[in-house]
Amino acid sequence: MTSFAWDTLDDRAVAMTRALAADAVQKVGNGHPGTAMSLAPCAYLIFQKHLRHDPSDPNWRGRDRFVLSVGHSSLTLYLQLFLSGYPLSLDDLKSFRTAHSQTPAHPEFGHTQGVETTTGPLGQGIANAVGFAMAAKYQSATINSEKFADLIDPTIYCLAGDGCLQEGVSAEASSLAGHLKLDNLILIYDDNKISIDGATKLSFSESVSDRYKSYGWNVIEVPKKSDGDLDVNSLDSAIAQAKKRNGKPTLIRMETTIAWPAPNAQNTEKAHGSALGEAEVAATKEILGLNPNEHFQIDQDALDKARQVANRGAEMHQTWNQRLDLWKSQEPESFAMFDHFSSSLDLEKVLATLPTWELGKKVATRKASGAVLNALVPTTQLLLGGSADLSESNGTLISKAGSFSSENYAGRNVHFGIREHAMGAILNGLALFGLRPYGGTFLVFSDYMRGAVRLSALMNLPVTYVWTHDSIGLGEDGPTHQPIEHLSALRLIPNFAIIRPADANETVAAWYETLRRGCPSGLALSRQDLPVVVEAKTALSGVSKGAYLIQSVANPKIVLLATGSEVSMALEACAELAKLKIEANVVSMPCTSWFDEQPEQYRQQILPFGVPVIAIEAGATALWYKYVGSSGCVIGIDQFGASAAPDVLAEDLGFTVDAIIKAAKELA
Ligand SMILES: Cc1ncc(C[n+]2csc(CCOP(=O)(O)OP(=O)(O)O)c2C)c(N)n1
Ligand SMILES: [Mg+2]
Repeated sequence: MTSFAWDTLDDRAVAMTRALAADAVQKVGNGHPGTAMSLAPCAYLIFQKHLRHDPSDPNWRGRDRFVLSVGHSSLTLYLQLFLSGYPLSLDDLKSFRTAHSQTPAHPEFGHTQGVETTTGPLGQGIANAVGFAMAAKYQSATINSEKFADLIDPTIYCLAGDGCLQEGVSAEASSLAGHLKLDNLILIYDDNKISIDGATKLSFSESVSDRYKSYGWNVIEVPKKSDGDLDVNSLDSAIAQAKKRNGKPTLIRMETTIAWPAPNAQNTEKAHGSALGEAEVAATKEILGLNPNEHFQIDQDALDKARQVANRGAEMHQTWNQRLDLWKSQEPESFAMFDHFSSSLDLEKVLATLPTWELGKKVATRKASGAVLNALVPTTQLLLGGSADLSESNGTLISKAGSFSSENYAGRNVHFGIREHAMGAILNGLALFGLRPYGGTFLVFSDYMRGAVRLSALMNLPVTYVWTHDSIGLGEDGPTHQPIEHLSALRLIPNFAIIRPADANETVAAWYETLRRGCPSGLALSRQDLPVVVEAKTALSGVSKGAYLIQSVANPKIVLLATGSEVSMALEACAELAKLKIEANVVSMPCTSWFDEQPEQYRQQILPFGVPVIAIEAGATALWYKYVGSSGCVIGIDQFGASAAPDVLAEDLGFTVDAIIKAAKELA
């Protein structure tokens, strides 16, 4: 046995925790008691004995990370935060799952202190944890200090259940983690063999251990004890072994019994998501040696002992601070890099680094985006990203920057492999760790990663998705690769900016604006060359407002409102219409949500009341009726494309300059 010290006060703290979990769910009448009860000793062991954390400073940079991937068991985390002395009170536990409480059903990042990431959609937390582990490896390798890099080299703990392990996103992420030899990652799998429908054997029979071994992980098994409870001693040894970092991530497959020791509810699926009932809660308390009639009982001695973890945290933090000072004086160069990682992006430097293009040049916006990244990435270590096996196509390859790999964690090109969903969730992890990550794939495959994109938005993370091949304009690859509904569907995600630049200069502006705002965003970029139609400076101010006049007359008869590749089409149509004495304004609207937030007066200036609007976008039409109203029309595509040359396809789908002219003639 290692330095394991566990006494009766620890037993009492765990017993109290199990009862509090049962009480919290019983009080509100809904929630997930069973897993919080059976995981109580595991979480207690981690928070009390292993995790480097300082409850008085939940954001301490030297802390380890704890990710509760099994998000429905939020009480597992809330109870440890309470026991450790984070700013979470017994009253907070009593208001579990109620409006405006500090204890929402699933842990929410930015809402409750000590919660490192929002979880609930199963499997995401595992991929977030892989992102944390990658970020930690990247930062410590980049800082490159043999003596001090350990100060920002945390261990990442992730607690996951059957559901997390069944989800594909965890398989994608774990496969990558094994390949990358992320030995700072410890995944504890709560193998309780129960999910909502019943025993997991209904649908799950592989050996998870063998699967992880083949991913390149260390696997340690922790069978449960004969009484059904988890074996804390063995778990402690397993964690101690995993912390030694032998070049591989570690999976600890830990057996538990859901709702242990409830006499009737244990090992049943009912205990997953229903209150146990007063009688069962009382009977459980009796088994735990607690007063069956008392709710939210506090064993003061046990709580006092648990709270001492704050002293351990404060000591570690103090030592860390001292070594930080030493670092500053002994190695100012590597310390400056440490500083860089805690600072925000230098926007003036970004602005000064951005490339520009001359009017009339023809450039695919994906290429322009690649040029932006190649200019910016070498100037700041905060930017890190890559692609799901399409780095050339997506323009995410940074030349001469090396690949992020187990041989070179300071490499700047992350090869996510063909794992879009994990890439999204890993980007979230990288962002939560303080980086400004980006990841590329074809726009059509945003579908494969949508679960993660939604969480970027929900957590308000500075993640940029680089989605190229953004329309039928990609041509011959056909309908499987041609996005139709994607732009609109992504625009419907709250707090998520989709930016579809018209040309190279708007692409530069899109990057600048998304970095300036530090907002969750997706760039929709063309495969095909597009003429440069706007000056760099105009693009910069125009894109920041979401939409702007790219061509205007004093008294327009009509407004042509377009995005991305369709802006140059609109300009062509506008020139033709002028010959017919139909004077038009052309509006480029790279980002609808940024336009929506502009003052009324500005919006009126762009889309003046009473002037009919024709919206033009090579995608689903429905959303555009918001801007054209009943007097305008939308030229879009509401059917799947086909495998054909882009111009042939556009003609077939009636998506042409002629179609715009015809519509304008009818409306003006
Ligand atoms: C992606 C996703 N799908 C479905 C759900 C709904 N859901 C919540 S918990 C759960 C079962 C999870 O089983 P397990 O991980 O074994 O948790 P346990 O019952 O052991 O607590 C399901 C299907 C979800 N939260 N996320
Ligand atoms: Mg389970």
